[in-house]
Amino acid sequence: MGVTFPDIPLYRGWGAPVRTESTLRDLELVQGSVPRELNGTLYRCGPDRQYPPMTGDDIFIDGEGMVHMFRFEDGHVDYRSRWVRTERFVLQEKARRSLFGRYRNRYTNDPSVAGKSMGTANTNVVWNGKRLLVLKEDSLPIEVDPDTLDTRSPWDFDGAVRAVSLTAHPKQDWHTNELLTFSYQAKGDCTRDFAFYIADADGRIVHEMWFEMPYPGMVHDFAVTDTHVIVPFFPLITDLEVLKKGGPFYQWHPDKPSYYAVFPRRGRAEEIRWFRGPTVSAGHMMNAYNEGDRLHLDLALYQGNCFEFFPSADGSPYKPAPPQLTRLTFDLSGRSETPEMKLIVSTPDEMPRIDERWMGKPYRYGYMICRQPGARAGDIGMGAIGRIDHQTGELVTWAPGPDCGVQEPIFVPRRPGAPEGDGWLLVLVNRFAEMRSDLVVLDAQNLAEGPVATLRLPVRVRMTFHGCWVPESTARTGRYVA
Ligand code: V55
Ligand code: FE
Repeated sequence: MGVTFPDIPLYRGWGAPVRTESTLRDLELVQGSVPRELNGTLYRCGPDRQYPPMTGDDIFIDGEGMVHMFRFEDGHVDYRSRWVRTERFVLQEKARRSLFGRYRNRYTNDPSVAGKSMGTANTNVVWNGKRLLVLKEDSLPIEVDPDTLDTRSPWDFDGAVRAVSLTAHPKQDWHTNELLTFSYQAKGDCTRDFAFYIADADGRIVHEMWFEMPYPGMVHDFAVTDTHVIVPFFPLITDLEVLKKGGPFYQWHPDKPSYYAVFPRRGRAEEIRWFRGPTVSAGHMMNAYNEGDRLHLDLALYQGNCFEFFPSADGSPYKPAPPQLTRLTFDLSGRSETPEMKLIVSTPDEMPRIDERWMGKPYRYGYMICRQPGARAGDIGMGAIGRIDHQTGELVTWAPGPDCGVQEPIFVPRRPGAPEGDGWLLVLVNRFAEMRSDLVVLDAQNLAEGPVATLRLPVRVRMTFHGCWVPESTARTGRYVA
């Protein structure tokens, strides 16, 4: 009855579960110097399997959430990682084995955990209402202590959120300090209910709107403009009969279109404008903004299914399609129900981010992971960090070199009021050959010159999806200052 992980590609080499928690005061500085203006904490989150999966197989978006924090203080950087003590984690810890089966399929769970939360808290970390929240789109946020990462409890916004889950991609507005968030399949698996919420700077729900989705699909991310909300629907769809047979949570439907709902930030369901487009998909949005009566949405778009492990419903084979930064333009004047589609750069890219102070506004710069010729694929497939300049179309990249990967870049402004893009990118570098990580600080305006500081971790940060920067003043006051 020992713990033996299956020999699957996901767990080989860099992907081997780490399963330990680290506490390290003062990371080693091996290059450059840490800018004194960097005062605050970088939080990130990703899956790290607690016990071997019940099914003998695994997919990279499953597994118990491990939160990582890097606290910058007067040129010093302290590192800490902690698993989130979700209901699932605690039950499994006691049983000394996995009790939850296939990704989100409750019909494959051990009978002893019927009715328990399946949430893994493995996707993102955000700050709102003086709370640090760890997120997974299948369940409610989990509040953790911002200094120790000790788990507090699930957060339902003081009982105001009646949806069963909230997205891992809410938008925290640095200007209003509101959190714009949503739930899909909001009344349970396979329901078509969608709920949109706005929480104020103190974490009080001040707006709520419900509507029905075109199909019970996955809605991983959305976008907001200063005035509007845009929600994309791609045909990765849940089928209750398939779940009951122990099948995958989503199936790809190559015969179904994409849909887009556009509505005012504080709108009612009757105000939704519906658009319809080709069969495409995307995990992540870069930004959106209004220009006259048009709305632009920039996203890492796949001309097909973005998840190889969610099979086609009709049995057709998976067709690889690289994610490419694309602009969808929606005409809000009523002249067209179909978005215009324009490629921004052909270089494959994922995990798009921005200077958050420009969220929802006409903006110039975007940051992402992208492909670099000769770079070895990392966990999410791309070995370089890129900055796209929407004004000139120029893509500037930096790559840590052979046998390395990079994780999603997080932008930190130099100071409140600094111009767009004036600041740093914080990036975790996977040193595959050494089986450990570095945290690098890049000057966002001089990416190609390489890091201004490299902090050496003696351990591996296996994989993180997303995270955020919380300035020291924000941790103290509860508010971002744009
Ligand atoms: C995604 C990630 C998830 C998930 C569903 O990137 C979709 C898309 C990290 O978990 O559960
Ligand atoms: Fe995501």
